[in-house]
Amino acid sequence: MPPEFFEKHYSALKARVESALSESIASRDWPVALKNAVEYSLMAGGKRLRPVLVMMAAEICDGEIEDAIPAACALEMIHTYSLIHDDLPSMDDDDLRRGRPTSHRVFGEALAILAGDALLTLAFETLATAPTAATVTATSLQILATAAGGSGMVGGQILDLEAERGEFPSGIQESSGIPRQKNASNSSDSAGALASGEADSPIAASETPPIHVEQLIQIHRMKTGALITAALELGAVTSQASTDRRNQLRHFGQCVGLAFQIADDLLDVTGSDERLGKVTGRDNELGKLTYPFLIGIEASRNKAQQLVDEACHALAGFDDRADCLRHLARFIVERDH
Ligand code: GRG
Repeated sequence: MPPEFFEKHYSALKARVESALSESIASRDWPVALKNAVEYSLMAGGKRLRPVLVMMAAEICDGEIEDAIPAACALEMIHTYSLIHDDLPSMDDDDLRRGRPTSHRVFGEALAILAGDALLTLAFETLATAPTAATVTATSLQILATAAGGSGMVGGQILDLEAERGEFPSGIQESSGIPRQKNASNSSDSAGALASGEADSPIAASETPPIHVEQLIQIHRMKTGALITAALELGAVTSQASTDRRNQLRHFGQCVGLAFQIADDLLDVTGSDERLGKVTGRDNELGKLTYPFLIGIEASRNKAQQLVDEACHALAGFDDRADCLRHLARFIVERDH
C-alpha cells in the first residue's frame, strides 16, 4: 500500500471522528462553563490514534465505518478525560498538553476535574445510545469499562504512581487481576520478547532497578495498552466479527500498545526539544520509570520494532485492507511526536 494512500485514509478517518466529537459536544444542554472546558480539551487536536484504530479494525472486519463511530468517539472521550486528570496538580502537575495550557491552568482545578468526569460518563452514554444490536452494545460497554477501570487504565495509573514513589507492590499480577504472561521466555509472547531483551546501556550496574522490566510491562499493559487493545476489539465487535478475528485483533492491539509506550518513552529521551524540556523537569526528579531507563535506548528501539513485527504477523489472516493497520503500527514506533 503506498504511504500516500495510508496518510490520506488516516486523515479522512481522523476528520470523520473529529466532526462526530464536535457534534456530540455541541448538542449537549450542559452548563456553558462545562461545555467550554470539555470542548477545549476534546477538540485540541492530538493524533486520534485510538478512534482511528477502532475504524480501521471495523473496516478489515467488513464492518461499516459509521457503525464504529460511537465506539471511536467513546474511546477518544475516555482518553481525553485521562489526560485532563493526569495533568492535575495531584498527579503529574503539567502546564502544557497538546501544545496548549492544561485544562486546570485555564479553567481551574474544580472545572478540570468535572470536565474529565463529564467526558468519562459521556463515553458510556455514547456507547449505550448507539443504534446497534443490544448484544453489540452490551459487549462494547463491557470492553470499555474493563479497559478504562481498575483492571485497566485507572489501575495502571495507580501502580505507576506507586512505582514512582518506590512503593511498588510485590504481588502486582495477583493484585491487578490481570493474568501473568504464561511463558516469559517465549519469543512469540510480546511481554516475554521484551523482558528477554539485551540491555545496551541500562541503569548503572551498581544500582538496584526500582522495578523489574516485567513489572513495567504490566503497568503499561494496563495504563496505556488496555485502551489501545480495546480500540481493536471494539472495531471487531461493532462489525460483529468472529471470535477468531476479535482474538487476532486483540493480539495486534497488545503488541501495538506496548510498542506505543516504548516509543513514547524513547521520545522522552531522544525526541524534540519540547519533549526533552518536559523530562528534564519534574519527571526526572521523580526518577521516571521508562524502558530506556531500565534496558537502554538501543534495546528499547529493537524491542519496539520486534513488537511491531509481531503485531503485523497477528494480522496474517486478514486481506490487503489490513495494510492500513500494519502502516499504523509502524507509524506508532516511527512517529516524532
Ligand atoms: C488519570 C485516570 C487517569 C489515567 C491516566 C493514560 C494515562 C492514565 C495518562 C497519560 C499519561 C501519559 C502522557 C502517558 C504516556 C502515553 C500516552 C497515553 C500519551 C498520550 O497519548 P497520545 O500520544 O496523545 O495518543 P494525543 O495527544 O495524540 O491524543
